[in-house]
Amino acid sequence: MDGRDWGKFLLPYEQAVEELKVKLKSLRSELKARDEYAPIEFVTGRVKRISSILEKARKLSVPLDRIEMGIEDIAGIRIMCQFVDDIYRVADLIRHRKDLVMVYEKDYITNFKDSGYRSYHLIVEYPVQTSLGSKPVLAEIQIRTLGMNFWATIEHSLNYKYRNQLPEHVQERLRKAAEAASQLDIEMSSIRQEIVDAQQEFEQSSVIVRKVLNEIQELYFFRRVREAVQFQLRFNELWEQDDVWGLKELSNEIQESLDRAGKGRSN
Ligand code: 0O2
Ligand code: 0O2
Repeated sequence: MDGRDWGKFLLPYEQAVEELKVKLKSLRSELKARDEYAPIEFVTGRVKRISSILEKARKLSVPLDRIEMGIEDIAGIRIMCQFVDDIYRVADLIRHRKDLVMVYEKDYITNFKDSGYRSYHLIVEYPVQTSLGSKPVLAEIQIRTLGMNFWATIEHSLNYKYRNQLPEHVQERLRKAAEAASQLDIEMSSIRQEIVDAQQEFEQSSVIVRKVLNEIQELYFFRRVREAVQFQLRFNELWEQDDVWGLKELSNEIQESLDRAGKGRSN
């Protein structure tokens, strides 16, 4: 120990963690309140324990009077997301914030670690407002999916138990488990995409159904009864078959018919 007052030293870090947690949680509730999709599932944070700070300083050969700059994760924030795409969206939202400065970023998703570890890290400088004025502190924001978090939490606790001396065959199994977690993330994203596509198709279909029915109404209005009946029968058939493409073609035909009748109106 270097005789410093650790309680006082850690105060701005504690404040930074508390404030960043509140702000990032508000970002989630704000998006939800505006009925927008919130890419954040939940947020946690912690100040590194003194024993871990000292251990890391020794490992990285950081002199104790330089730990403020040498150890970037004394203040740590973790953001959990449902999908991998959400991670990049959250990173972008943080990048554009005016209350912190981005120092650098580490993409351990594209370049995952040998251990199998995956997450997106942002190292930021956050100015804490203290009674003595503004004090900038470094903080590490880790952004990951629930699957990445599941893996990292268990791997971290196993490594902690075995003091970073996991046998090679266990490390290999952990690497394989990380790969499986990543496959699960890919599969969940693909299921989501399928749901989004189906939703879009459904919306498209309800728009075209309304359009065709309005056009048929218009034909009746101009006393083109025989044509209207024929179009109605074709509509019934296409609607039964859920044929959105056929409905679009039918709409074009009715439009031409309306134009030919010299009415030239759309809808
Ligand atoms: P625990 O302590 O059993 O509840 P260590 O490295 O484990 O000796 P350190 O670095 O002081 O100790 O704390 P650690 O383990 O990084 O964090 C303590 C707990 O907070 C951990 O739970 C983390 O999962 C959790 N945590 C929450 N947010 C963050 C974050 O942003 N960064 C980090 N690094 N941890 C966070 P445990 O594993 O159950 O430990
Ligand atoms: P803790 O206990 O979570 O605070 P280095 O530690 O030297 O490899 P560096 O420069 O500290 O690297 O930063 P790096 O590699 O970006 O990692 C910072 C943090 O990311 C770690 O903090 C972990 O929280 C997490 N992390 C990185 N690699 C792994 C991994 O293989 N498994 C798990 N579970 N987490 C990892 P700390 O201080 O190492 O640990």
